[in-house]
Amino acid sequence: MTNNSKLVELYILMKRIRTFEERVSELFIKGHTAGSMLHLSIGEEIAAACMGNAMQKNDSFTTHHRGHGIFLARGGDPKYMMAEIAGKKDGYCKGKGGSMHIADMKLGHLGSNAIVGGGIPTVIGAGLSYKYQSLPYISVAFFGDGAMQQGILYESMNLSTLWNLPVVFCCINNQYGMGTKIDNAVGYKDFAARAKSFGLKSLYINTLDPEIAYKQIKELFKSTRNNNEPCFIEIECYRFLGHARMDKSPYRDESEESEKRKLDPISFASNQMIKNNILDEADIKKIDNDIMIEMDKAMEFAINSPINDETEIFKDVYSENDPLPVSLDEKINKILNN
Ligand SMILES: Cc1ncc(C[n+]2csc(CCOP(=O)(O)OP(=O)(O)O)c2C)c(N)n1
Repeated sequence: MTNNSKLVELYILMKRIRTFEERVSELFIKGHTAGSMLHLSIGEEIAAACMGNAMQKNDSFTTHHRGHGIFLARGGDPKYMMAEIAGKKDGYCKGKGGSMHIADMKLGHLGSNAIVGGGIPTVIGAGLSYKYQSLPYISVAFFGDGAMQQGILYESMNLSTLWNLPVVFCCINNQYGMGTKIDNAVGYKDFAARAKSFGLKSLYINTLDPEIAYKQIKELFKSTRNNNEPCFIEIECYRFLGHARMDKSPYRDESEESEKRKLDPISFASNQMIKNNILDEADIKKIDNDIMIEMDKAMEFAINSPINDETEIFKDVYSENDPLPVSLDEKINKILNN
């Protein structure tokens, strides 16, 4: 066995992301998730794993609605993440954010955002603060190809080069915006060229090999971190499942899905490890099994975590001086009884 720890590290990260999301899916089926909207990144793990692994301690980031994998790659604890998705008290935001609004300042997670492009300008503020304080950190905005059509992205790109900020714009291009294929939504698909026209260094990644992707990203980060040169990275991949948990993808052919699912970064990495004598099948099975145990425990933790009592539910949501909201039933009864 040769020692190629980076490939192994990235494999483990991708596998943890996938297994976590498979358990999230199970949590949904068992009726334990808060709300019905769950956006899984199965098939796209190479993006979160390589970007997250190339970032450093104290770097910050924002994510779009499909952000579980990114947070895991930045050190998110699956137990507290799963509890958040279940709307429970032990969640990162005490269950008040759910799948699409997780944040954790300690790990640099400045917030997931359900508005397409909504999290992008936040990194401009973070980058500005790092520059002012001469801190060696970068701030990364993660978003989908749908956000490439949002004006806020270009306002943010403009400010990033105007003020020379240590920020990264990362587009995870999974080919679809809900049920619309990119070909039906985008006139000019050379996103890197768009970013270059704003003065950003740009990188287009289209590979199943996580080591290649990681090295390219790490290299580009150097000038962002050391010289305040903002950059743009597009990572091409494919969303294996529907847009959200309820979506069975009626807008695309099964043959397209089955062909594209063959392009699986996790299978690629596992084959690569075997081919290059880095790990054998038994080693990989052991890794997979340990991950399964970790994620099973996280799911159990979320299911057993308590729910908030009534006084906690509205805390941090409304100002303390505001009256607490009343249910529609209570409102109607009050009107009827008057
Ligand atoms: C400003 C805005 N417009 C529309 C929506 C509805 N919407 C939610 S997700 C989504 C598709 C986003 O696609 P993309 O940015 O490519 O991310 P992906 O879901 O593919 O990861 C849309 C249109 C929204 N949330 N915000």
